[in-house]
Amino acid sequence: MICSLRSRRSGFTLLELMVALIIIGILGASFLVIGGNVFGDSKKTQAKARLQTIGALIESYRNLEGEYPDDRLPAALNANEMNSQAEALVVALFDAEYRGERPSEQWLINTDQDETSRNPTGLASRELFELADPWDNPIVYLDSLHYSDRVTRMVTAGLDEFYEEQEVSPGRNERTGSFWEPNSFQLICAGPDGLFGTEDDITSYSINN
Ligand SMILES: [Ca+2]
Ligand SMILES: [Ca+2]
Repeated sequence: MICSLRSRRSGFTLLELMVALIIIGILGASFLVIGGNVFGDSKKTQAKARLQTIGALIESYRNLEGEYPDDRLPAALNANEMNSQAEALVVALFDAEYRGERPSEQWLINTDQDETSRNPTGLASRELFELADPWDNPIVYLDSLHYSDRVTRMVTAGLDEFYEEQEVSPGRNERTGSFWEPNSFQLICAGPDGLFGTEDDITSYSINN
């Protein structure tokens, strides 16, 4: 009787153990999926908030300076044609003479790793920085004055620092064919996939429209 109880008990424990392992496995996988989604969603929320903050700083720049920051770098600074529009925004907002509010220096990145012979800003560096999205890609800034310019706008961006050179164009309303924000500016973030021009892009005009 004792023997039979023992063997039944040990068999039940083994079954319990297996069930428990399976449940732990399923729960673990669910947490990974849910956790990944929550993490990804929180980055999207961060990206939207960052675009709104930068957008407000650009409006504040216009109130102080009378015009939006130029999205073209001075020729002397535009060494490699990469990230130019994003860099031009940083040069304007971090100009040593500018008295308005600036973005957080923690958002500065330099995905094309360029620098200039003279310091273009009040920052303690000759690097030509861009403002980063939460995936560490440049946030592209486009001034409406130059949406129609026949220029190729190139950005160094990707995922996990595997960067590639990508072309970016001003966003258009697919229904009307006209540019979004025709009298102000566009901010464009490549989104979770690190690619510009795909569905997951987060833009100042998609937030506002
Ligand atoms: Ca740069
Ligand atoms: Ca994208």
